[in-house]
Amino acid sequence: MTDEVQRGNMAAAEGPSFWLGNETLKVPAALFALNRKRLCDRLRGNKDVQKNAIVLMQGGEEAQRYCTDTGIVFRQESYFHWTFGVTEPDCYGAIDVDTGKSIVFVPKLPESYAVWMGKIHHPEYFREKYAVDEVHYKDEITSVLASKKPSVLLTLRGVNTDSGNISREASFEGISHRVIKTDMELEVLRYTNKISSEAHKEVMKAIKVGMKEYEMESLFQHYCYTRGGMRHTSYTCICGSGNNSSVLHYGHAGAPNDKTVEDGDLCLFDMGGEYYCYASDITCTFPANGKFTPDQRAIYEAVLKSSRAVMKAIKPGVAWPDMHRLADRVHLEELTKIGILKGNVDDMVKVHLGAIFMPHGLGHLLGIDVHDVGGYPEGVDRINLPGLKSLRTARVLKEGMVLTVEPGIYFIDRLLDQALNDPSQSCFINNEVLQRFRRFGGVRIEDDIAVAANGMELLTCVPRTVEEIEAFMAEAQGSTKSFDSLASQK
Ligand SMILES: [Mn+2]
Repeated sequence: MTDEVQRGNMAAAEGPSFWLGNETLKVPAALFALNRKRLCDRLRGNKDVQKNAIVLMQGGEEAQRYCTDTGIVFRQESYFHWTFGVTEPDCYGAIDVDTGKSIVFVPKLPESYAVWMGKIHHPEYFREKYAVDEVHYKDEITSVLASKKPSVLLTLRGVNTDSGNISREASFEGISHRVIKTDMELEVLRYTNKISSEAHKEVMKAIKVGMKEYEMESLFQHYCYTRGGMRHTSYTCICGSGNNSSVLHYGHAGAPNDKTVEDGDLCLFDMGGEYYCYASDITCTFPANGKFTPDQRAIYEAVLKSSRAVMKAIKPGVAWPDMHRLADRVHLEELTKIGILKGNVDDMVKVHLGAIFMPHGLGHLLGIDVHDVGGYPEGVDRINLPGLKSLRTARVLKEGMVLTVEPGIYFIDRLLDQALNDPSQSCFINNEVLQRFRRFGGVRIEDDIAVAANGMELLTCVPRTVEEIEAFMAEAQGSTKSFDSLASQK
């Protein structure tokens, strides 16, 4: 990141930008110009890429709900967004690798569009809006590209290592630069974190025993959209209360955040808003009634300890799997102090006991996708061991990477029973104490961080210690400063 432009801040960037008015963030089109430049620089440095190459990418397509006449709210395809920042569906984009010149191809819309959808814009409108060099209609792709006489067309094709789905287009190694965020991109991620952090705090203020989990989901989304211009969330909201807080991906259609929040429940709310296709991913865990029980406090503080130990250790050059191992070790030490485990922690590590309590990975890359791409480039292999195999990246950290740090301790019946039936693990478990934690649920503390030159920058800002949470919730209960009352005052 030595480039002058990358160091320039956003205010300095005059010219076209994406902005939703009010207090929302202005994102300059220059962000994408820089991404294209980085892509071309990288490709020009690759000896396998011949002179006079052109990159051709396809944007996301408008989709209907199954076979019905109901449109799905469009969200741009992530690679295309990273490269062009175009919000409309059904576009293509091309970049001349040698000159860096960019072309966007837009659909030629039918007359009926003007009746049903609104104004049909001329290509010049898009050229100015996105600050690209040329805009043509999509049906001219062949002739426009042929006139440039490229030696080769580079397309994008690769397998997403998380979903296993094949993205429809070629893995040219240039695009993997997406794991390093520019200062302009970091600014957007700071914003998504700021708004989403505030939205989490609104939820903590508003929650009352007797409410439904989905009311909290709705309030989060309402805040993110009203205040932050975030039409989408980065993923389906997970609003687990009570034992649901141990269900890692709760909130899906089969369990749609529909339980009533009860007195004594621990709430684990994992929600993140998305702005202009940039994600956030934040989890807050707190007691529904605002006061931790001694057991809830003990488990919460064990997780907070591992979170903070990891954050202290993060810096360029550190291997991410080592951070996962560090969190596991802290959990095992703390669970021993609490009395759930007994024996030597080194021996527990040998039988992978940590993965019983934290079956998921410590965290993942974050950017335009909530589980951002580039976790396993060539030469970085998945570690096939309990817990570690769930990591979405095993990379060595570099400045400019953005990741989640999300340790958790969960009491999942299936895994606990499995451990109790395995003599190599059950010998470390004090089952009498463990019984007290059946149906406890789980704790996850998830923050987003950017790797900095000498450490890290914390992007998320929510109450984190037990004292902060209890004080924040106590104050909220006694005040009228809920989002709804603020909204009605406007
Ligand atoms: Mn996450």
